[in-house]
Amino acid sequence: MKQPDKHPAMIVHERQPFNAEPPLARLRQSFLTPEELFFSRNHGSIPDVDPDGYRLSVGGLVDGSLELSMEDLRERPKSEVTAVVECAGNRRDGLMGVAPIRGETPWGAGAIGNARWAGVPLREVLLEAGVGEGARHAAFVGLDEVEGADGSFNYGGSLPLEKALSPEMLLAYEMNGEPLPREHGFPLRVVAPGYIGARSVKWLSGITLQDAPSDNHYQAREYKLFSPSATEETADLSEGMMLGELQVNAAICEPEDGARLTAGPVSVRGYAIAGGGRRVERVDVSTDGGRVWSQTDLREGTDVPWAWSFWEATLELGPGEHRIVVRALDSSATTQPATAAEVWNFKGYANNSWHGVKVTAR
Ligand SMILES: Nc1nc2c(c(=O)[nH]1)N[C@H]1C(S)=C(S)[C@@H](COP(=O)(O)O)O[C@H]1N2
Ligand SMILES: [Mo]
Repeated sequence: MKQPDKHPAMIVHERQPFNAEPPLARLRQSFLTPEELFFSRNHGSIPDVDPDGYRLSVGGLVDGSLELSMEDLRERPKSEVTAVVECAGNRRDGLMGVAPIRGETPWGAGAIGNARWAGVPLREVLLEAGVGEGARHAAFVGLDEVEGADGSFNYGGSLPLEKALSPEMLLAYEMNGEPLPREHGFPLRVVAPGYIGARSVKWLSGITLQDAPSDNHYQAREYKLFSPSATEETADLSEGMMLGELQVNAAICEPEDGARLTAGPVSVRGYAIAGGGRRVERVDVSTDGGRVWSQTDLREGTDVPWAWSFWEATLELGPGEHRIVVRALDSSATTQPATAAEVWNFKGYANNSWHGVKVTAR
């Protein structure tokens, strides 16, 4: 099997399916994450799709179904969005530090990337097919094969119709000005800015308008949030909240956890995202467990609607051990919970508690 074209520094959690994230200091180096450092999250095989034979089908509750080739799609209006893709499992390692989570990838804070996506607005294609009576959700299915308990199936997920018709939604065939790379969904993927990465279906083969969310395993039984008291043994996977919009979140990318530094001024840098299409308004850091906070300087991104924001601060660190923590605040004045314990859930999703690193200065 051909392995994806990734940077040798990538932290590979799994080779088959391929799951990898970049070291945080490298992630913080560029506002647009280069392909080789962009995390890769796969539930099954990475298919090799022949772009000439490729067809996208659009059907379900539409006035007329469509079969579109890549050529057909390229003839339609092209639009761009700079947007974060973040896995709902980003920062799961922090939850695993509270209590064990079985059978899930132990993502650090690198299951996120920010790219300039280009393609056809999903809205154009849906309006062309004609949204039919009773349509409430847009369901997507990919060409990759996932091994399930009862044989293999294709990965899928859905979005509420209102989101699917929003202007930022793309059927993307380019990433950072290049054709979409194979492991990121060549020749076509959904890009759902502001939603959990799971809805940005790669190797897209079909869109179905329907009255209910997708019944695909990854919509109906995974990517659901359960209360901290639910367990793997007791939870009914058909219950639980279907995750959708991303939450306000932030991470420290430099210095790295466990770093040994020279006492004195230390530069601290990271990323932050806002929830629900809002803006990052402020990012604070603390070295005393969150009693006293200092405000960081916001850098690139605060004026780019669906992108992350980069932030930076210089902290004066005396000799000794320090734990530096970060929290962001978005334009609804919503900020992050202090501890991973209060957001722990047995699937390990949606950890947006304060992110921290321990460093030693001497
Ligand atoms: N077809 C397909 N689409 C998929 C997935 C997948 O396994 N198969 N993984 C999803 C998940 S969970 C995430 S977080 C993002 C990751 O996108 P990336 O691999 O381009 O970073 O793709 C989503 N789209
Ligand atoms: Mo994900």
